[in-house]
Amino acid sequence: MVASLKIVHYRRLRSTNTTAYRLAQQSAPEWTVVVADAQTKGRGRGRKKWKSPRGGLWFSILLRPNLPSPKLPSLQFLAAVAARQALENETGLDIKLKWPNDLVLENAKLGGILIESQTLADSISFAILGIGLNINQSKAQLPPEAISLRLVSGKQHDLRLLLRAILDQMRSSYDDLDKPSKIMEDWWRNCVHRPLRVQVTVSKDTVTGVSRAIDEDGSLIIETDDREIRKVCEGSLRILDD
Ligand code: BT5
Repeated sequence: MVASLKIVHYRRLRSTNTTAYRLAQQSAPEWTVVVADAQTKGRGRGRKKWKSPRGGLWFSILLRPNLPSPKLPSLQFLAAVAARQALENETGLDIKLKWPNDLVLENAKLGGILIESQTLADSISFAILGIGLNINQSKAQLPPEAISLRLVSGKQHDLRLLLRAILDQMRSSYDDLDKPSKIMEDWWRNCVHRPLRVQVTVSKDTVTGVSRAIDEDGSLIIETDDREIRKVCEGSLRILDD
């Protein structure tokens, strides 16, 4: 049985992840969802900023998965698969996934996922799954390499309806958490760089080669130019044209 949904809506927040994290520390139940029309300090991985004006969908889901902490990435991949499927069902657009945490439309960034957690010993006490999707923004409201649904569909989309569709999809696939190989297969089937030449940068190190697969722990398997198999577990990926 999946617990019932509790959606808390704000007009403006610093970051839905920060608010959801605080609610989690105050013992809010699983499937509490924090949504904001706009964020003033939206964030990505590391110290990166996430541009979040009105018109996008910015939300965070509080979960208490029964998982050892090394398995946390499965949750992020499950969310990406569910969000992609729901958006495709609702819009008919061809939405793809890019390692490690992007949703992609027409080769530009449509959205991203930021997972944060609190762990106790080796298990997860709670996880905050932050999802940001560009929906109705104009070109001027987006960073240069980003895209919104509206820019491609030419239509204004109903944010509530899309949120509901994504949450329903996530809830119905949540039991897949027990089957990480299925999550990763679903993810890889919709991956935009399967199998293309890519470059992954992790701090000062770069790995270049063909992206061959995704491991159960969420790492990307790259076959380098000298035929070596490298496994990368974090970084920023660029698709190479050559
Ligand atoms: C991500 O980070 O892609 C995760 C973004 C998660 C945002 C959600 S919104 C709800 C929740 N609350 C938060 O505060 N965060 C989550 P990363 O892979 O590190 O990508 C960050 C990079 O994406 C930035 O450095 C920019 O280059 C780019 N970027 C910033 N805003 C963007 C936007 N609206 N659309 C596309 N790209 C953007």
